[in-house]
Amino acid sequence: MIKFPDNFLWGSAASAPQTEGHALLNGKSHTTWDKWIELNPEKFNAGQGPKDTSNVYELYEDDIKRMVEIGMNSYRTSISWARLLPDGKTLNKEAVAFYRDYFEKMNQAGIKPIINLFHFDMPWWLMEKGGWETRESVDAFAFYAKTAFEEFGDLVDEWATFNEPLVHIECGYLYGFHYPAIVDFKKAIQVGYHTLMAHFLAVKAYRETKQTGRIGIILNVTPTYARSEETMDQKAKQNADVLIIKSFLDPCVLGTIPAELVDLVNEHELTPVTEAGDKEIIKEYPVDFIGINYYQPMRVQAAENPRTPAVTTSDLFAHYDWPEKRMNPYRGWEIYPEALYDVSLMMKNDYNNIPWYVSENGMGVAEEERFMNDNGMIEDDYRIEFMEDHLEQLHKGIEAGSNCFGYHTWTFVDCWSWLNGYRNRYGFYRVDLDNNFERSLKKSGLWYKELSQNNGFEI
Ligand code: BGP
Repeated sequence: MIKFPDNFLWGSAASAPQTEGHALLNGKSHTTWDKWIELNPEKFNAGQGPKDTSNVYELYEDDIKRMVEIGMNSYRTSISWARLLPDGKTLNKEAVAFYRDYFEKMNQAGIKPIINLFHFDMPWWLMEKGGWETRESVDAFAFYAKTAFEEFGDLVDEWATFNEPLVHIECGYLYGFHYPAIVDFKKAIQVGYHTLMAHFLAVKAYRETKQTGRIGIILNVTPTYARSEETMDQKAKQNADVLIIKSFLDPCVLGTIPAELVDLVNEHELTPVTEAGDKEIIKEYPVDFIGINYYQPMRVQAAENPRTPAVTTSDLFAHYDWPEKRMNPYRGWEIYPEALYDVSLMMKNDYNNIPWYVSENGMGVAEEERFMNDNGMIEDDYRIEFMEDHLEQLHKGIEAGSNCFGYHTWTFVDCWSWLNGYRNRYGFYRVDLDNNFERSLKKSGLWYKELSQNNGFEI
């Protein structure tokens, strides 16, 4: 039997735009996602957009009962900026009432709310002005953060500023996946810098409003693995580490932007515009904890025909297709639980052993109805195995002294996932899209209950 530390957090993560529904109702204004599906519905799997998400806006009370039913003691979701402050300034009273009741009911049920402020959902009014490309976005976000702390600080004592900030930077400005879907490395670095400063001003607002809880950031960092020990592959790994791991972890935890990152952006003529005083703010406001989302490792090799200055990240490192990799046969990502052990050691050795938790881990499965038994239950043994394998590695990391305080899965109820719509299912509960988003328990939900009740499992 492996046992986790006392008071370990067991739960799941999700986000406002992926679950609430009511995307254009109850005073909420458009986000980029609401607008994008109006402009380009063909980009979205099955034409499903943020309006089609699992209607948590109405169903949250029952969902909280479902959380309790499977032994969760914590849950992460986010606030929708465009719902709370539809024009960026005016408080939407209905949103306040909704979130207050939602968080209060979680507390009453013994579910600790971990509340995140930004999960890829830029308000449209701000995007029209340039979004994270503008310095204005930093102040707008700080105002939103302060408002959220003032309105909900008495109900929430674990906050996160951003979920996976790299995603809106890379997908929006480098890889063409998310709105505005442009490829411009210089803009991407500027967007990254403004995101970083927005994070810091939110932490500053948290300290200044004298909150009594903790604030952190959720990052999708994973140790990188180079194809070989050869200099060029190692250089590629170094570049990937700087951009993907250190770019946010170093400033958020250690209070400094890594010198290698500064050198890299200068060398490639990507230097962002900064303001006097930024450095001091970065130094003064470290986070209290880190959340790490982990799905699959990153394997790298030397870039092929790299250009200088770099036009995109593929000029700095290339993806390596490791021949020995084990794949998730139901959607196609690599499965490599060992990375969770490596992450544990990285947090311990390189980041002052700061408290951290696994804020997302899970297995997405396409066409999951094929695993439904005669009683209508999804028998997702593959998911149970996936999580046990990851938990075993995490446990090894904790035994080695890493300061990990929880394990959250992605996700609780199958949810809408951006352009992928409902293609990949991750939940402990299946959602029936043809039947008013009805939820039904999967086998993994029963397993999770036992896991959290025992605070561990038999191996
Ligand atoms: C994470 C995001 C989530 C979620 C998940 C699954 O990176 O934080 O928002 O969507 O990925 O992604 P996908 O549906 O592509 O499998």
